[in-house]
Amino acid sequence: MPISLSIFGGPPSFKNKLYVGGPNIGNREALIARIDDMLNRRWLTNDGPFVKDLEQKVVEFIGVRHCVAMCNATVALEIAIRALGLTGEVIIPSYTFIATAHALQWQQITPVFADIKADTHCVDPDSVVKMITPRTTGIIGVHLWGQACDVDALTEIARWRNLKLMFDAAHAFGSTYKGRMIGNNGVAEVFSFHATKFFNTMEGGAVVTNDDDLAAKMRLMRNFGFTGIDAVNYIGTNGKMNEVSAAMGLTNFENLDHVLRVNRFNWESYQKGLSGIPGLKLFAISDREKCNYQYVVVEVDEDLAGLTRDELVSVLWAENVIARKYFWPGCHRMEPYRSLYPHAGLLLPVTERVAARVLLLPTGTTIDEPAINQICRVLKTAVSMSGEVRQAIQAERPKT
Ligand code: T4K
Repeated sequence: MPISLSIFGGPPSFKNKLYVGGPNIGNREALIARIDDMLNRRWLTNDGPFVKDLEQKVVEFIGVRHCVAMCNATVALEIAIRALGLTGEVIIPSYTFIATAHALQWQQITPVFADIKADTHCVDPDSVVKMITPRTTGIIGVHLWGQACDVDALTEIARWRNLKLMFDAAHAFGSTYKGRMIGNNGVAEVFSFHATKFFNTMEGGAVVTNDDDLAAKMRLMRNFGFTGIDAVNYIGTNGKMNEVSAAMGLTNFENLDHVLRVNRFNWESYQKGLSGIPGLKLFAISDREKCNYQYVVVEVDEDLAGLTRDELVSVLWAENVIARKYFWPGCHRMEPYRSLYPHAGLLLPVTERVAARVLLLPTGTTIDEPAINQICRVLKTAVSMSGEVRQAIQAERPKT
């Protein structure tokens, strides 16, 4: 049954906006009780008891020696990069959130952009090898969409070329690589606990590592370099997680299995709803590993769908479904990198192609099955009426 699309002047499918990244929130009473404890204790930040408790929970959950909780993953990346002593050039995929690149550039280290693989959207080890120069000191692999990148291949390259290897695991809390929790690869892995993530502390992040010295160094670095009261031994910053964030984290830990079940159910609902729509391909998630199913990723083939990814995003936004185009247009096309390396795209053909085709749909506990079915019906109707939809979008566009 075709539905009325608001692109043709009908009412939007949803009264309230549905967001990619709508936060998962655990038991409110438990959270409020923890915040109450915190207020009674009058210990609000600076390595408080909730932060320590959360770090211990992460250590046990991941099966890693150390968790150093931080105020967000961007600062966690900066601190890990600095503590590892990376300098010169570091290879990363361009197809990632801009924070991965900025965490390097912020400290005068050049991010060198490698291409990705079309099937995994993760960094292509062959492209990494091509980007190595005498100035390269490290590689940062990024585990995208909750699934691991090719850790073994990157480990081999790093060993062979004597480079440091760490991972941006912002998307991968709770996922595995070869049956082992992500958090145990390379010298260190960085999680994001941002509000939009599978597991959140509102703002937050952590570096996990099995290296005792590195963990000790990062603990000092996140607290200005203080080694004791009035004693600072080297340069640090303020990367501390506060107690409200940690209280949210402890509460959300209790909700983790539920969110995982919901995410998986949502993904399967999208799989059913999108099947058979020409030109729309749901990004496949392998059953061989645990995945947090944090993102629902769809690739649009304009030739088959009759609409571009951007046109479908316009359709969805008109219906109050705030689909996203992560990570369009790729870091290499954002500043300052676009001006610094205007021709980088020539070496990143897969990144350019994938970034132009991907759209993300809402998932998590802020959406339910009927809403997912409605989103799929909107997409199906739009594709089946692609000619009219394209005309309607063009008529909407301001004339230049
Ligand atoms: N590495 C990778 C690979 C990453 O993806 C990220 C972050 C990082 C590193 C750095 O982690 P953090 O330093 O942030 O810990 C959002 C998130 O802010 C960002 O954490 C995330 N990746 C990125 C993929 O998504 P934006 O710029 O898209 O945020 P924004 O404000 O547009 O929000 C995203 C959507 O979430 C919106 O549609 C609205 C919804 N939302 C957001 C918030 C904060 C809500 O519904 N409720 C909320 O409270 O970056």
